[in-house]
Amino acid sequence: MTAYASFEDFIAGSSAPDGLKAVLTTLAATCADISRVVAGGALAGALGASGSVNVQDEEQKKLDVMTNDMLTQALSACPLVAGVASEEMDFVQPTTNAPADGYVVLFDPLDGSSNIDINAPVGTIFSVLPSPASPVEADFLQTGRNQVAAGYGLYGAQSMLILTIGEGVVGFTLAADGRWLLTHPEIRVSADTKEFAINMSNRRHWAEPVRRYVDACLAGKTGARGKDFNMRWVAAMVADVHRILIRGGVFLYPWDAREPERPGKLRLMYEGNPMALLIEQAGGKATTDGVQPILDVIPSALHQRVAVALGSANEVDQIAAA
Ligand code: AFP
Repeated sequence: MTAYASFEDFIAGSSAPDGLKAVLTTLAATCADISRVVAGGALAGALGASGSVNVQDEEQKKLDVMTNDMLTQALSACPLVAGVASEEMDFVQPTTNAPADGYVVLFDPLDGSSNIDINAPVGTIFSVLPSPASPVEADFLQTGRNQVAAGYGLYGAQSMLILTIGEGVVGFTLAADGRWLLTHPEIRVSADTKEFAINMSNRRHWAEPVRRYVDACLAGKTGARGKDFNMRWVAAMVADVHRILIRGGVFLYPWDAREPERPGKLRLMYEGNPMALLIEQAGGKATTDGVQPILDVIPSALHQRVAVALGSANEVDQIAAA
């Protein structure tokens, strides 16, 4: 039987500073805990709505609230974490007593939470940035390029933890004994693909270039692209990005005319930036429009939205050219 390295061994042998190692160990342990709660479903009292809405006026599921509390508590107890921010919380939450060379952690505690009740994949997305000792909101508003680590826990057919510390992308699978084992030591996104992911029901709201790009894919072999495409949409970015990391593809959540003042639906700090770092570190491209790197977007608000077009590099170039 193959002997896989554990998360602890991987982290111990990595170039991450000791403080970051402690933060990542806390995140890994909490994702394993969340995986158990998600797997418990109705038995863990985890299904259904919580009866509250978040800062974005979205209905919160019970699990959104439970997982947000789990991450906030675990990270606040980690001495190197100077503060946390979450898609589910109105404001940043500084912790006490962190050193000057600590970190802030931003997270979407349960991405794709509309999938919970139908037993489809959901995940936890996280982004780690350097921080001064007593951070205020402005200290969280750093570009994605400043991230020292990013990743996600994916709770699907298997539970996986995908991580970058800026030296490529690795993947761990949760073993029956509760340990994360390094099953995917070098994840690379293929440069080409025949698969795209977008919510087609919004087609009538898209801008013309996005419509042209998707229409060219749909035209298949006899169209300008000269090949047939397949479409997938899990409605959980974490699962759609995971598919792209494993077998290539592109994922789009573009600007659309339903809320013209917003650049897109997804959140820059909790979804766009961490996924963009993973995709770039795996050799793909992560942009707002096929051209502008998400990691270069200068944030101006904690819950700001961003348009997303990411995945296989040559296919992202096709989006830019449409
Ligand atoms: P929820 O966490 O509210 O389910 O939203 C998930 C998400 O932000 C992202 O993970 C999906 O890619 C996207 O929304 C799905 O959006 P649609 O509702 O348009 O399918």
